[in-house]
Amino acid sequence: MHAPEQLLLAAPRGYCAGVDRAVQTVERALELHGAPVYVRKEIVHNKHVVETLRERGAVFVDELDDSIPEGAITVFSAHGVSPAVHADAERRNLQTIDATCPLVTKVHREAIKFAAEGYTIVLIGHAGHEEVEGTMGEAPDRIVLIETEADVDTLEVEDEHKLAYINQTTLSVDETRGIIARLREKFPHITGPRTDDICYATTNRQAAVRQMADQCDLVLVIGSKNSSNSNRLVDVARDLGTPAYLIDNADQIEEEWLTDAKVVGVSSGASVPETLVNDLVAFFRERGTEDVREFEVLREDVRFMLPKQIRQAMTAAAEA
Ligand code: 0O3
Ligand code: SF4
Repeated sequence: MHAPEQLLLAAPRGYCAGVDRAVQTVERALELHGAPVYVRKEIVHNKHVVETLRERGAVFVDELDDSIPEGAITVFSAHGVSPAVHADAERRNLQTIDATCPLVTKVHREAIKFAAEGYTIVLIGHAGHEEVEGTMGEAPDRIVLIETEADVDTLEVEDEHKLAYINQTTLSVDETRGIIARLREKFPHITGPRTDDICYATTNRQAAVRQMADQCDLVLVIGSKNSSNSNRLVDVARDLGTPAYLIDNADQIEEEWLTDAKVVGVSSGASVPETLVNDLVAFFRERGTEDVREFEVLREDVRFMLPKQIRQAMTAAAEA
């Protein structure tokens, strides 16, 4: 069995402030209101997190349907929801708690503002992703989705003087920069947010992997298959020519990846708890790797307040 000589742990990695807030929202809701707590979609795109919360009494549903009893506590996931989902919840008298990340809400606000001013909005993002569905729902008639630079070339708009762009928060920094440059080239009057909408956590995790990857023979990114930001970390390493794989845990490592790997870099997506990194480190230590180092490129200090329904319920519980 081959053991790498050295493990590098990219920092920052793992939970961002929006994920921490969303997961805590479900945990607190379970403590304050008891099980079951309904959650629309996966609260964050991580198998382990979802499974752990399910064991504690969270019930994950794909849509708000009749399986949710009237009046039930229902949490919206970190990726955001469209106004139609809010309206549906209201019709069903659900007690909703919105765990949408404030940085996703910021993109929704941009969409609302541009739409109100009569702009056509180009949304850069991945088709079918929940965040994209939520954002598009703010102005379905005004938003057109593009995914690549090639999509810019075929894009036709009615009035290029009334054109704006926004983007999904978890995209590749480099790719998005390229798409925006292409948009500006083709539509010189296009407007957008002051900076792009890629969030601090996405940017920082990619920056750390970018710096770490050329010192590694292999990069392992912990994250689930449907996690956009985790997949982008794999892309960053591969673009630099370093083999990289996305894994939920050590069971998914294939022996042949390790054959010539002296230095293995590890990172984890924004929806990945640190326990999973610790488990992976323990796996390599058991095989004989002794040299385990942090590879820190910067520190983060971002925190978000819990949703107001949770804060109010916590205050009420403390006073009771
Ligand atoms: O958006 P993504 O697939 O990366 O979602 P994750 O893995 O749950 O990570 C949190 C990101 C998020 C809630 C939207 O920005
Ligand atoms: Fe918010 Fe960024 Fe985390 Fe998404 S990745 S939940 S936008 S902080």
